[in-house]
Amino acid sequence: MIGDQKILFSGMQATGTLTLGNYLGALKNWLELSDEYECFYSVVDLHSITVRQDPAELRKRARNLLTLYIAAGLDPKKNCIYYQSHVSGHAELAWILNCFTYMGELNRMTQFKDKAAKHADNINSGLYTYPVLMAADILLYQADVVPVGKDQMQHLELTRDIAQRFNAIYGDVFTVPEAYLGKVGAKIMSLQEPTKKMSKSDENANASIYLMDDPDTIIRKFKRAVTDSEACVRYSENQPGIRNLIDIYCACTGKTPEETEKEFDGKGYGDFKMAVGESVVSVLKPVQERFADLSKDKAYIDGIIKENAEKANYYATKTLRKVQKKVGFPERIR
Ligand code: ATP
Ligand code: LTN
Repeated sequence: MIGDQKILFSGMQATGTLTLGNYLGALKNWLELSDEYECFYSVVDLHSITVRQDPAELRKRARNLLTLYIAAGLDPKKNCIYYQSHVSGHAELAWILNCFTYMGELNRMTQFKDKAAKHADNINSGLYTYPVLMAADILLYQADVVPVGKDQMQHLELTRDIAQRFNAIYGDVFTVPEAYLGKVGAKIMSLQEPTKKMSKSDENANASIYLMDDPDTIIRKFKRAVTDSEACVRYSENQPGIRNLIDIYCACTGKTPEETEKEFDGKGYGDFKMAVGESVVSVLKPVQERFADLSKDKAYIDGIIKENAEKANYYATKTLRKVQKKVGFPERIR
């Protein structure tokens, strides 16, 4: 707890350009939770280098991502928006937790298996211990709740196991976090292969809507979206393409699938695709405008980066010192 509020931690990697999936599935949830919790939203750049990165590109993407958190509506005065690499406690706690995590546990992580297969030329030990760093992120702030997508559930379970193991040896040191899975329908699928999730690392640019796509591009991508042959707007398992478009439309307009079916009863796919495209444009437009304005204000963003790194460091150090003492490191002489 900080004051009388529970603590929330989440983060995103600055790899690739964010998609509508990241926005509707993650960022938008973060906004809804930000009043209820004391929130830490990190740009997890330590995680990013588990895959080889171009340094200039990584720096630029990380700044864009941090700016985008704010452009999406997270208030940086209330939410601690910061770079993971600016708080050395993440790496320090990760080292300690590595000594409380079994190789058998890490061997079971499916994301490691997937990424190792994808980057066969660079299976480094950081990629292997990635989940321990993620556990350190969460436990460092004593987070009660962690909003994540389904793909990260295995890592969150591991975090809970590590916390419980540590607490069983040393007493109540860590809060054991709960996952917060967003609402159903928050999984946005590819526009080209609607049985696959929309992903920022998809090679086909038509499969994803990027947050910075201009209105014409957005409309064009929706016009080309793969649909089915039934030619009616119905929310059914048999029409994954249309179902995905309905999910997107509902997420952007607040309507329900039933209302959407009624609205487009008797109309063709062309009209519907156009409406979906327009609803997305109207959701993304203000975010894009705020992003453009914020990007121009270097001093403002720099101020946020500095202030929030200090705030994050304060809370991180509190936990870290406690943990260091518990495991038997000598006290610092002041
Ligand atoms: P990559 O393509 O590099 O695997 P990604 O687009 O899947 O990236 P992540 O960085 O793994 O995105 O995830 C950031 C957040 O966005 C996570 O909380 C994840 O659950 C969420 N997310 C990613 N893709 C989608 C999607 N298609 N629908 C809903 N949420 C998503
Ligand atoms: N592994 C996550 C990003 C991430 C994270 C975290 C999410 C790193 N540390 C802590 C929640 C809490 C991903 O790839 N989406």
